[in-house]
Amino acid sequence: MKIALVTGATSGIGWATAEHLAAVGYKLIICGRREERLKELSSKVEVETYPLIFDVRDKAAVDAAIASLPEEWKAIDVLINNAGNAHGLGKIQDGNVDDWEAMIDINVKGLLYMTKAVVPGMIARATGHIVNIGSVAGKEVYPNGNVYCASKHAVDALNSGMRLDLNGTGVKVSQVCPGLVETEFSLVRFKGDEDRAGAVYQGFDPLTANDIADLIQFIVTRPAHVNIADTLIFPAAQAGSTVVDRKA
Ligand code: NDP
Ligand code: 8X3
Repeated sequence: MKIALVTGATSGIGWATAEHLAAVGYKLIICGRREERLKELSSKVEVETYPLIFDVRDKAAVDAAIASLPEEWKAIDVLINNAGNAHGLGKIQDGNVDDWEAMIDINVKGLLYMTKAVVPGMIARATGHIVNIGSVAGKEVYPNGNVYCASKHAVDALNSGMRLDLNGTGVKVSQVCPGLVETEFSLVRFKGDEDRAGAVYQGFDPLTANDIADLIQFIVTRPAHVNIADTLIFPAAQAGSTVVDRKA
């Protein structure tokens, strides 16, 4: 049975991806900081799971978590680099440095730490697949998105860089760049303000976490000779970061 490791499995896209990969027979290493959520997810899927509770910002914790895997869980076939969030939405001159650091530390450095910990095993086994969750924010910059967009542009560059460097090793690298997906994303961005978060998804049908998980499942189940390098996925009502056909 193949093994998939999903970061950010406690919520949204990561949770849905874990469920989708379980449905096609992957054993799951599920990661996040909220242990109760990981227990709940474990109870809902019909495959073996191995929870790892750590903060992706903490390199020592990332390394210790991966090193702690029992022998039968070490051969990770698929790494879903999904953990990430936006923190705040405002002009650069009004920016909160703690928010900037959180986005760079989680979305960029966390993704690198995970990759650094997992990829040597994939290279040694000459097989593996890394799926990086980018964003439309990694393809275009929108007003007030500054540092979040920069962090996702970094993911976009790293996705290309990883694929170039890993060429010939047997490790595939793919990116999924969603537009507006209704998850806890905006609740985190707006620091728990439910009205502001809810307004982001009003007046149109946003993507769901399951829509993204469907795409991830498709990408990782292609034949060995096929690599879907990059994808951009929008709700039908969205044509760009700031172009959304909202009905009143
Ligand atoms: P959620 O807020 O629902 O989920 C975010 C996940 O990331 C949670 O499981 C959370 O787990 C985990 N996470 C956050 N910070 C850390 C950390 N420091 N250490 C470990 N895990 C962490 O958002 P989404 O599901 O929407 O987001 C998933 C990915 O999709 C992100 O990379 C996001 O940027 C990207 N994305 C989202 C879009 C959207 O519109 N929703 C659009 C484009 C991209 P926990 O809190 O338990 O640690
Ligand atoms: C999440 C989508 O448009 O809020 O990456 O940046 S957006």
